[in-house]
Amino acid sequence: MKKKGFIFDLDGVIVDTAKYHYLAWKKLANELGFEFTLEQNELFKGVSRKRCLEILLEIGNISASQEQFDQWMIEKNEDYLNYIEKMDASEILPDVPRVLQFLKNREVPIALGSASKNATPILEKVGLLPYFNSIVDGNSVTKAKPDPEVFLIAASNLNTEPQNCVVFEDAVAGIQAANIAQMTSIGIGEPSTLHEADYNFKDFTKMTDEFLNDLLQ
Ligand code: B16
Ligand code: MG
Repeated sequence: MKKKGFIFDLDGVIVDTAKYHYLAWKKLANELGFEFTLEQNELFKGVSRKRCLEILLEIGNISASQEQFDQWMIEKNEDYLNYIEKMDASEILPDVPRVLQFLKNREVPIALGSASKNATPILEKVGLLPYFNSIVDGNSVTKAKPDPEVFLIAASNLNTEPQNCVVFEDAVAGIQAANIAQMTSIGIGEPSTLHEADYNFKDFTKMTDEFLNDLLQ
């Protein structure tokens, strides 16, 4: 059997932090005098904080000096950190611990591959940090998804080849990154949105042990 590696995205796959990102971005948009809708928030999934602010300012038709831009990035993150402060295990998405435990029982190495710079404290808060052999997040990458950098670093950290890695992702850019890296891509969410994935699941509850076993072959 080839040495496998399993890579999980964070936001939208392990926990639903998109709602907290949304509240923090909406607060900033409102302060700047415009609305930010849940629909527009979809564009932010899997996208770096910097790129999110660029898009937000495009939506509001606002230009900013570098200094102002950096200040708004800090403000948004402080608000976001306030929202996630109280997160606990109840915010883990359904059946994520079952899948992690299944892999752990079979000694399959597991990595996180996320755009978030807040990944480690979130995993700590919800109690899942011990499952991960490697954390690759927004602090470790220079290029955002769909660039495959985040997943390639994860494969290397797990000491396995990209072709032997499986990626769970909720963002189109993340599925594209996994495909470019020649990994098996599994979309978690709307199949119509994530149709570029090799496999699609609404969430982990429909992912059987048989399916996971097949991925291990
Ligand atoms: P932060 P993922 C991404 O996480 C989110 O989907 C995206 O909305 C967010 O802007 C990005 O992390 C950066 O997060 O501000 O915490 O560094 O889906 O790649 O786990
Ligand atoms: Mg995500």
